[in-house]
Amino acid sequence: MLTIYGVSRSRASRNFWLLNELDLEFEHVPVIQAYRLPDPAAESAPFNTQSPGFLSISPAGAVPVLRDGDFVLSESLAMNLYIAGKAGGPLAPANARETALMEQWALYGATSIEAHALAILYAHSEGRAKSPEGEAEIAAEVARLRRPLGVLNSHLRDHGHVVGGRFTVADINMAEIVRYAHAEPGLIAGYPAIAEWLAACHARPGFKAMWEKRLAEPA
Ligand SMILES: N[C@@H](CCC(=O)N[C@@H](CS)C(=O)NCC(=O)O)C(=O)O
Repeated sequence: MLTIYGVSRSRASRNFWLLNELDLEFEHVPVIQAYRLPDPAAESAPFNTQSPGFLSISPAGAVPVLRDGDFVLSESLAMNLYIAGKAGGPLAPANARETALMEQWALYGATSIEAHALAILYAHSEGRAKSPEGEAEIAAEVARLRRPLGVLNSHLRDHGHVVGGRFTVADINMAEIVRYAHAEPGLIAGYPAIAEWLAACHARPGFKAMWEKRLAEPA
């Protein structure tokens, strides 16, 4: 059975969503981010990304991590591609070209979108969004997102989904990256094909079940 290390309030959300879609049983080992704890080294601290027991599994000290027997894998997007590929079915790539396209879009999301979308999210969640500095920071990140979100918007307008004209793991990976940009009011609405696709992704029971658990976790 697969084991997932992480919490719902982390990029493990991507893996939990996919596992819900696949209706796959898995073991969940909660590992909280060390930076969310006042003293991650304290004896009373919960199992966290700096716990020696976790660092021995994942020297990078980050969640999520997957274990499948003696196989250990980190990087949430790679984990999802592995889980889907192993499970097969409509969410998985149907051939080598789809595999390559799913990798292409995961890398595009991770390298061209994620950092800017996350910076926007943090500016909001850390209370800077209404300050002049925060507004300038957000405006710069919104400008940096213009090209990649434009590329994604045109692709979704023409194809409906990220790969293969159907809902796949590639949609989950991209939707979870784009979700961070939602923090900026009106931003996603400016990309109508993304807005429509993201709303459909978020209407899926697999996403909703993940989101409910995430909201139930202490912030
Ligand atoms: N690119 C990695 C990023 C992993 C990452 O940064 N995880 C964060 C939580 S979402 C983390 O564990 N941070 C721990 C820490 O910095 O202490 C992935 O997608 O899995």
